[in-house]
Formats: sequence, C-alpha cells, structure tokens
Amino acid sequence: MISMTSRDFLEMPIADLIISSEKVAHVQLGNNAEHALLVLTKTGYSSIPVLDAGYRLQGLLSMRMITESILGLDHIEYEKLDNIKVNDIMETKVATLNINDKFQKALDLVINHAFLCVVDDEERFVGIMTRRVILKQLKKHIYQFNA
Ligand code: 2BA
Repeated sequence: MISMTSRDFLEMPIADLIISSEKVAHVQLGNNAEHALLVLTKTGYSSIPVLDAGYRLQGLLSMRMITESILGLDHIEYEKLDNIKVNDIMETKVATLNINDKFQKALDLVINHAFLCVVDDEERFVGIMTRRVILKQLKKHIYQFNA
C-alpha cells in the first residue's frame, strides 16, 4: 500500500519545478531548417519546442528531423536547408503538462520523453519540465523517506 508521504509527494504541484519559457531554447513556426540547425547546434540540445507568434506550443524539432529532411540518395543536400520550414518537419504529437498538473503525471510521462512541455489554461507555453529535474526530486524523496 502506498504511504501518505509518497502520496503527498506524487500530488505535489509541478509549478515550482518548471524551467521557465524565457530560459528555454525554441524555434518559431515559419523559421527555416537552417536557423533551427543553428539553434540546436549552438545550444547543444537534441530537441526543442516549436512555438507560434502567440507563444503557443505547436510541436518539437530535433536534429534527426532536420537531417532526415535533407537526406538525398547518396549525400546530404545542405542547400535545401534554406527552403525547408520547421512546420513541415516538426513532430506535432507532444507530451504536454498543464501548469496545474501534479508530479505523478510528470513522472508517468517522463519515462518516454526527455522533457515535457508545460502550458497554461490558454494553451500558452510556460516552460519545460526535464527528466533531470524529475529524477532529482525523486532521489530527494527516496533518500528522505529511507532516512
Ligand atoms: P538533451 O539535449 O538530449 O540533453 C540530455 C541531457 O544532457 C540533459 O538532460 C542535460 O542533463 C544534459 N545537457 C544537454 N545539453 C545541455 C546544456 N546545453 N547545458 C546543460 N546540460 C545539458 P535534461 O536536463 O533532463 O534535459 C532533457 C531534455 O530537455 C534535453 O535533452 C533537451 O531536449 C531539453 N532541454 C533541457 N533544457 C532545455 C533548454 N533550456 N532549452 C531547450 N530544451 C531544453
């Protein structure tokens, strides 16, 4: 049976654990693949959110999606980068949390995703919750629980 302490932990609000949107590297709808490649390379992240002009989450973009879009039969067609829009190559199925969700939902989702995008009630992007932050909280809880 689950103890109250663990239940409280799982029901903890996620709001304090979010990396806020201004600190999250992202690209915008309409940006081309060359710009996205630059952002991914400079930040070092393997996947980042795609937002619209109203800061609403539209998808995710990774290095692999860009590489696949310029893969020719026997060479990489770098000259295509300029004409490809992130809209055409991004993943639109995104693991998302609402700002009012509890830690348990994040824990369930983060098993299959390195980070989770967080939106408010108007679907505006407010930030991300990373696997690192979630694991740190889990570790803290396990250590305190067993102390
Ligand atoms: P990845 O880019 O594949 O990064 C995997 C892990 O490598 C990160 O785990 C982090 O521990 C480390 N790492 C990678 N690039 C880093 C950097 N520039 N500075 C510091 N550490 C770095 P998490 O921190 O759990 O992040 C999970 C995923 O969340 C990242 O996967 C990335 O896709 C995304 N992410 C994290 N912070 C971000 C940010 N500020 N902007 C955009 N995306 C971010």
